[in-house]
Amino acid sequence: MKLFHLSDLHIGKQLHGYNLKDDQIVVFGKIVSEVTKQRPDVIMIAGDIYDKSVPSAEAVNVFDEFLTELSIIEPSIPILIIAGNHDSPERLEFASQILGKNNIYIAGMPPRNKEDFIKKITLTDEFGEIDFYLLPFMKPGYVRNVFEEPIDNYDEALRRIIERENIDYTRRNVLISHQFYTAGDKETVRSDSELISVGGIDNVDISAIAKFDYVALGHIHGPQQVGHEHIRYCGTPLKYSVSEKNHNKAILCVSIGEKNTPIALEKIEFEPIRDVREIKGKLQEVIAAATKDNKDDFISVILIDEDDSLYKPKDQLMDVYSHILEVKVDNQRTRNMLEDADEVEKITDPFLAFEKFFFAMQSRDMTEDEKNIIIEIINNAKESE
Ligand SMILES: [Mn+2]
Repeated sequence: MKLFHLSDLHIGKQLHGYNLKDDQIVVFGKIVSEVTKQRPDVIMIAGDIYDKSVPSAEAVNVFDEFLTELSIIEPSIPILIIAGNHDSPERLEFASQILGKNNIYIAGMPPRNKEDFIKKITLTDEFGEIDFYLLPFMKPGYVRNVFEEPIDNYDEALRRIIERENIDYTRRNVLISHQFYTAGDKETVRSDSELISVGGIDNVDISAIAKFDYVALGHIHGPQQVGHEHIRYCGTPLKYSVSEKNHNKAILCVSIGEKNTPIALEKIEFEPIRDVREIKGKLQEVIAAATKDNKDDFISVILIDEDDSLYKPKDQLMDVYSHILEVKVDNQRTRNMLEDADEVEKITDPFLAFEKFFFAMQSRDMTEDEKNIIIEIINNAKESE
């Protein structure tokens, strides 16, 4: 059986203020062409369909168009979709019963009550049946009512949600999931465009899901396997932050044969309208590096000129590059500033940290009245913790 694995579309995403609609429409068009050509048996979209839980009408239209183009391909290809942490579970599930009749299966919510189970779709090939489990992004709180006692960590919540399915692992099983998976102490490589949860440990160890024959993951934006060949993040279809400048974005084509035979993987890469690139050098060098082919890329510029009296560097760069994301300066002065900032971070007392910040912003010390206001705010915050 041939599976297409996509994730983290983030429709409606802006990159440093640039609307990525056209870039997304083009890449979706290329995916539709590839589907038409390769005829996979199933298409899986592993969460973060939209960039925001309340997507704009424009974003909804873009997804509608993409789904429609995929669904009119004959003979019909099942499309399996789960919600990611950026999606609203309820909104994504809208009309899911009707869509199910049209071979589009959407799971917005994980099991919420004792009688609920993970949405399962069974497909058949020449070797028999394959069960696809559609497990949307979940927090321990989402599954609170499924268990007798409260569970407060992601790893245990996910492990137990899967255990209670009593999956028959002599059959072929595929999981579609959207969480932060890790393999022991091996690092899962993160990017700046992912939403990192503050505090709390949100990782789930892959031992919870290792027995599936393939795990189609979403959430992490850089394509990578986690611990095993068959547990994979396919990554975003486009670069969604400068930190992803060196990623090779792709969707995955996974071939599953008989039980206990190795899976085959193929990466399908798409050329974006505009690449995301970083250029480092002196202003005049960066300007001279512009060519017909790269001047419309999304460019992050790092200027290394020691002379800080450059005349309107951003304006000069905008004369040659059409999509500048940011202009940063890396010279002795900015490095000194960073060293100062490091010192501030070492201060753990919130009042002292603010005092230093205030001085940096206002070039004067706080008055007694101002100090009292800050002390009160800090005390209130401590009480409400
Ligand atoms: Mn994402």
